[in-house]
Amino acid sequence: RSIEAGLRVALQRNELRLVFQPLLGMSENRVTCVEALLRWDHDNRTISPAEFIPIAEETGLIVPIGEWVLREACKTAATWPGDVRIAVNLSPIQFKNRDLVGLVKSALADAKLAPTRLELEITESLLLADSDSTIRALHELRAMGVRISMDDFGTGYSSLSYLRSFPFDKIKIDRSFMRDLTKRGDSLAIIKAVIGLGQSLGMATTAEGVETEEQLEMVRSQGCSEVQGFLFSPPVPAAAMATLLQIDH
Ligand code: G
Ligand code: G
Ligand code: MN
Ligand code: NA
Repeated sequence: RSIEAGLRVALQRNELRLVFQPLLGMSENRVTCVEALLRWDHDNRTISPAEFIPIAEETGLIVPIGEWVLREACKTAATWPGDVRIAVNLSPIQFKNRDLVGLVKSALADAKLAPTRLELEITESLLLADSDSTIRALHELRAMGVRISMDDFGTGYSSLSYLRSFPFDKIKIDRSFMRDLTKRGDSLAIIKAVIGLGQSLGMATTAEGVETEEQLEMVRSQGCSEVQGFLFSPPVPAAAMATLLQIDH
């Protein structure tokens, strides 16, 4: 396929870039974390990761691409003020291939970034093998001070068993629940329950896709730890994020 062929050379041609979206801490009342999101500029258009990540996963290209994302994100975060953390999305494939813990250590050391400033987001889009080596890698990363987040919580088939199998620090509630909040009463019940679940398990919770003041007030009053969404900022280039963080700190 043409996407696959294009993706093979995207890295060499510098067609990949990162954009950054802030997460606001509710008790801190400032940006506590920033998520790095991948973009691919190809054939005069920007292709969404939703389109090319699945192909990168099928072809194994996610391994070199994921390494580039991690290194680039850590380098960018090292220039930010204060203790703002960077959140990087990881594909479950990256746990199968090569020494993930070694790669993370190397990316942090090269960027001179403290491990406590890195968060790794994992979705259940592809099943994360609950093998000894995956569990060991997650525990090793956490022992270094890296945080692990479960991304898009509530959309996969095994959200709850994931929480039992893997050591997460944070649950990110999928934005589909926020989107349906005003239309469907059950979404509100689910959001409240997930925030409560996080509190009982000692995990932070992030509400994704917050677009209105009404949604913000709802998740704040329920005790959500962080919010992310277009109400505060869409994903923006590194320079714009640096400016935003300087104003915020
Ligand atoms: O930014 P956007 O809404 O287009 O992202 C679509 C999806 O792609 C999201 O689920 C996001 O987590 C995922 N994604 C974005 N950047 C990366 C990345 O660097 N690596 C992986 N594995 N997924 C990413
Ligand atoms: O799956 P993940 O949570 O990593 O996806 C992050 C993506 O969600 C971002 O790339 C961004 O494009 C999208 N996003 C972030 N905030 C909002 C929002 O408030 N509304 C909508 N519709 N999408 C958002
Ligand atoms: Mn994410
Ligand atoms: Na994701």
